Amino acid sequence: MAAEQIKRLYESMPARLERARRRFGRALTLAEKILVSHADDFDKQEWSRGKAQLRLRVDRVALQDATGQMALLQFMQAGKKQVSVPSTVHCDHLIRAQSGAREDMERAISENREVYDFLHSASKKYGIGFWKPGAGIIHQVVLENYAFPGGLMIGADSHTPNAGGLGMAAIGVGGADCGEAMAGLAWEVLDPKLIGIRLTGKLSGWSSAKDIITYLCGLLTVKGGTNKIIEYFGPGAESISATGKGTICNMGAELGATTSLFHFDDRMAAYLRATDRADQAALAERNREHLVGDPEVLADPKKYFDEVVEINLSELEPHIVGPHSPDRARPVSRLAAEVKKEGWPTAIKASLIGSCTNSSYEDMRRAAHIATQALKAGLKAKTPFLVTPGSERIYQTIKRDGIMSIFEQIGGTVLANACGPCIGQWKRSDVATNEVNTIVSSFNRNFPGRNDGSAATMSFLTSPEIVTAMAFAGSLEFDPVNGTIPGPDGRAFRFTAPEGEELPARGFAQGEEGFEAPAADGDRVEVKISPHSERLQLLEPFPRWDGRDFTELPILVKTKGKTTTDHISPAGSWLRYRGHLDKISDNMFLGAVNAFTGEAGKGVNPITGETGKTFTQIARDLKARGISWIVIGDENYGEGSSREHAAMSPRYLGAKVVIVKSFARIHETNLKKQGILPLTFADPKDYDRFEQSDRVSVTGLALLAPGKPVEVTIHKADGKTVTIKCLHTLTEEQIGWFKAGSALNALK
Ligand code: MIC
Ligand code: SF4
Repeated sequence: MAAEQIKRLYESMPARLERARRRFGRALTLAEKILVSHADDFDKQEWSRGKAQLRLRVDRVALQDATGQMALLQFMQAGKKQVSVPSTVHCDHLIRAQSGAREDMERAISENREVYDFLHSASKKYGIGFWKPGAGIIHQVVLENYAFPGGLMIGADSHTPNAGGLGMAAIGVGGADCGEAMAGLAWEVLDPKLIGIRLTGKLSGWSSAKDIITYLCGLLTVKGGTNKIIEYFGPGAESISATGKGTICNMGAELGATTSLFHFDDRMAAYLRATDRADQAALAERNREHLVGDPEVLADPKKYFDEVVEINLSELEPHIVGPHSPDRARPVSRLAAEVKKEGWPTAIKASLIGSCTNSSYEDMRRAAHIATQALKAGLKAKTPFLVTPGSERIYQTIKRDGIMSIFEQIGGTVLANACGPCIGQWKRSDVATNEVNTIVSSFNRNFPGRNDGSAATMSFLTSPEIVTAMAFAGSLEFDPVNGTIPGPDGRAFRFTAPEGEELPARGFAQGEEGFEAPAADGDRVEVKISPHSERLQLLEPFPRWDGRDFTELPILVKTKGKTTTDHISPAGSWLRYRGHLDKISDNMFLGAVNAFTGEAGKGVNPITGETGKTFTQIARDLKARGISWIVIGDENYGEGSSREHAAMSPRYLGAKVVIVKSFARIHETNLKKQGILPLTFADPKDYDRFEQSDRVSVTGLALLAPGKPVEVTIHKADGKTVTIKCLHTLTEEQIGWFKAGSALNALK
């Protein structure tokens, strides 16, 4: 972002912050400073944490190639000539990891040509910066080029908060939100509650930034951050590099947090300078007081945050989380005992480092330091070792500085600068389909099916240095900090703690930039979509609500336990159809566990009684009969990704209502945007009342109003009925979306 724009923001801050202090009658946290200085209309805006709906003006929008297709298709429906805020598109998710960077890239470019052509031509036309395939993963490229202290951005990807490492409030949202912000509308979000994390002590030895967030995942759980901003501060924060801070904020998505961010400090300034933004570093230094919490807040955080957690970094042990959920946490030192108790396979089949979460220079250096110790001792990695650099800049720098050659010497493979094995785009040949096996990575998510598409793969997440050390033991029972492994001479070998500078002493190497600026005259550019495409399909508006209550709808699916967006709309090979609503809908609920049968992905046709069909097949049959349906779900429904396909496919195939115990933030908004009614049980135990053969009515819809409960009646097969109370969080405006059939319809 141009320093000019940042300068204008900083200049506007003092007056706005003063007004906010007067109005709130108190000092401000950093999160509040950013929110108030981006208010669309500060005076009209109501401020009430957990209650008010904020209307904000964002500084920037970022899209990636998997969710960005829908975002752009929706933006195009708004009929604007140009985007109204600086925006970029990043081609990273669609690259399959198979045989190493060069070949994988070539394959991706030919396989995805149509989609890349679409994204490229649309970017060119509408004034959007385009980052080509191979340039890097969205969050890493944003951190290197666009994130800045005190800014506000949204991105069509749940790990957008990565930019919090540079003190930016960066929030993951659905594509529709991005489309609207690009079209010039204010962006809306629930005024978040605030969690303050006060860091004392100092990171040292084996402990790294990753351990702060994996520890917090265990403490706060995957729903602990829902509708909350997590703000980090305190003397310990200075011991964490800017990229380490990025790792922590990135993985705050696993807590369901709206976003996470750190106060501006010298480590951020150093990173800005190292990434060619000395002007922005100087600007931030001059405005430091506005880019940190007020002194009163630092002195007495409990008064200003809804919740405060203290972590003494000097006492923090390395952590590891998994399998299957990022909040299944424990110190590495306690893993072996748990592995034995649970009977998990101890042999590690693959070790992976990098991804958008952990591919900084520092991460790579520390991992290489571990690898070098092993090489010197004559040890060989016992598992395949895959490295995913986050960007071309990192790739070129680790190549120049000999880090890559160390990874190659231990038998590692450097993959393309892309998501690859983090999003089910990893074509493995070393294990049979459905073979239970263990892998260890430095990524952020470990839901079933997440890496290689197989739900039988048990994925553990930890820091890159721990992953690297474990690769030499090949066993989950090895504790790199306290344990030893046999060296080639038979003597016990012990690693010493990793070391590595945070920034390259010689500066970052320049890669092939991979950036393309938009056309000066977008009018002359034509957006490329073939009418015969199986990858892209122009969107048809969803029908308006017909004004009638929903009566006696069958239940397509009642999900049991974790229902992430990876369960509702799996990625991996399905990424292929992210721009084609009809085709991608064939994946709907493939991972969802059917509460009536315990089986994943399949259910009973409520009309014909036929069994063994996928939920999509059943939904398509119902749709053909003109019958709509509902979904019943469990806790934290829609956790994980921002992909709005998890809302669009159900909408497209006939879902009217989703009733759950609780929602994850982005998914709840996505449902609202697409015109589905998201409800929660007033009494979570009501979840147990729903049986396969029930029919469900939702009534009083004409009187739907903010804060007013909705009546839901369950019709039992024997003719009995039960009426329960459900809640919703729709605002007046969002009720308008429901009535119009979607937010987009309401806009037009
Ligand atoms: C993810 O990490 O789950 C993804 C893939 O990056 C998603 C976006 C997507 O589904 O395309 C996310 O985090 O939002
Ligand atoms: Fe890509 Fe994985 Fe990061 Fe998502 S979490 S952006 S899939 S690297």
